[in-house]
Amino acid sequence: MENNNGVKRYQMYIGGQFIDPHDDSYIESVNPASGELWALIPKGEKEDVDRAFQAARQCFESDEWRGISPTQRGKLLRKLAQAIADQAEHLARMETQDNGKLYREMLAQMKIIPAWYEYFAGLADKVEGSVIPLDRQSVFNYTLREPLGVIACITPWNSPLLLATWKMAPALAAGNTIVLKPSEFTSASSLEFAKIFDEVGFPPGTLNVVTGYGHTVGDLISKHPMASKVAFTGGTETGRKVAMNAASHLASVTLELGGKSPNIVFADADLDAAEAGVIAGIFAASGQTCIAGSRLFVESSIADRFITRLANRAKEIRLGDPMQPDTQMGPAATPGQLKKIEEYVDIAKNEGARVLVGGERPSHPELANGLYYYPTILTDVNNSMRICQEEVFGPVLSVIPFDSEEEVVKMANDTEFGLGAGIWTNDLKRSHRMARVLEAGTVWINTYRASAPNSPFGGYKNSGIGRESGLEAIYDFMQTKSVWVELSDEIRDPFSIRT
Ligand code: TXE
Repeated sequence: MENNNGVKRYQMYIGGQFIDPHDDSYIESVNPASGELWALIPKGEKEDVDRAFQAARQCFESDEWRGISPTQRGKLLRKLAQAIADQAEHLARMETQDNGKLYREMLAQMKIIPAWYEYFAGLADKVEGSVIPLDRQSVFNYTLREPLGVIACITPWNSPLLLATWKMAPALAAGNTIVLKPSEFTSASSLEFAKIFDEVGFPPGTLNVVTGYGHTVGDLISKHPMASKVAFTGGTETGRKVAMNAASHLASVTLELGGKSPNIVFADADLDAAEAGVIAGIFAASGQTCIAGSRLFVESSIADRFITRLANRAKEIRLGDPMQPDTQMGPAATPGQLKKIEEYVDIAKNEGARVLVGGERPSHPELANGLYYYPTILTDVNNSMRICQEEVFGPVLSVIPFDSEEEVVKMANDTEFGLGAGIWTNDLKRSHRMARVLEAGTVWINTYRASAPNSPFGGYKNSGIGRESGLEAIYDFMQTKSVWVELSDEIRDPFSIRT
């Protein structure tokens, strides 16, 4: 990597080597808080993708990787976890510089990433086959769990390394190799991660990082015949394309897609906790999270009071340089994302929504070069408006009052998405009743935005396919082989089915 006038020029990581892109062209990475160019990211092409898959497949078939025991794989993953922990500050700075999220948020992410590698390191040598109790005693039938092959991982810009980790940790623990393509907007951290990975002692080709645009490198990766599975996080439309590409060569997919998650506040809730949860749900990370609680349903009897509290709190949120410890909200990650936020607020206004707070970019000169947008609360909305049905991926909250449990469940579920849902109530029975009927892959009761390596995460409906994290995630990166062994000397009729 070269450093020219403060602009870093990165290389891709293929077959254990750091290499320049095939045709020597680069994508500019701009800091969304300052508008400054800070890194040049290799613009990969087909040749780079092919090289990466060849390296990954060769490694997958090699004794250096296939020949090592699951326990050894676990040890390597633990070593990787430690190496990441040692570099947490450095990696967090890269992430903040690239996507504008708060440094303290990214540092917290870097500090929990090792927990995923440790969890799956622990699972690596606990994957067992089984002995099948067939009717015919003379046959010994057992199963083996085997890795799939090369896993294509495609990640977005909002939490690049965390979301890559959710895929790579179980995939590596299961014995696969990887071709990773980070978002073109935020590739630096994945290439920095590659340097750390390179020193841990994995055989060359275990991880390959190819950078470039989604419509070229992403498209090629998801339809590459050597990809045994595609693990993707991103927008729903792109997810559909990726699934279709994977289907062309019958690769399986895990898709973690968009959301329009409801946060539901009942009158009996602890309103301090609910307020903090609602704010965390939509304004943390400037609303640029798949689990953003972008639809707030609040019980009518407390609606005015609660909305006033929220509005006051939202007005106090400190926008600014995401590297500063007292900043509470950073910029949007990309110009396209900022434009999308502005457009959706306009759409909402045209449909009759009222802007209670925010609804514009700050005019403060200090923020002029960054992609900032005020925390925004919209009232006078109904659940069928576009603002309540389509993902904005920004700090925009729509508020809808409700009168009954039945009514709010109906509205909460009335969306194509089903990623997360929050319930705020002190009524124990109601909270569990609600958890059962809400159509979402994760339901948080009196908390929001919590995740852990051992808890499954994923979406219902158009929010995705499959689950990341948790015990089952490792099996999603494996296939089952059934082995039949005849133990008797009996010669059987060749023309009738064998059991
Ligand atoms: O995402 P994309 P974008 C949502 C959010 C956001 C919208 C668009 O609503 O406003 O998506 O964001 C790669 N074949 N989420 O455009 O396109 C791309 O290079 C294969 C939700 O940034 O989904 C990147 O690496 N890959 C979300 C990755 O897909 C392709 C996080 C994600 O980009 C491709 C981000 C193609 N044809 C956005 N086109 C979440 N669920 O957290 C692009 N890519």
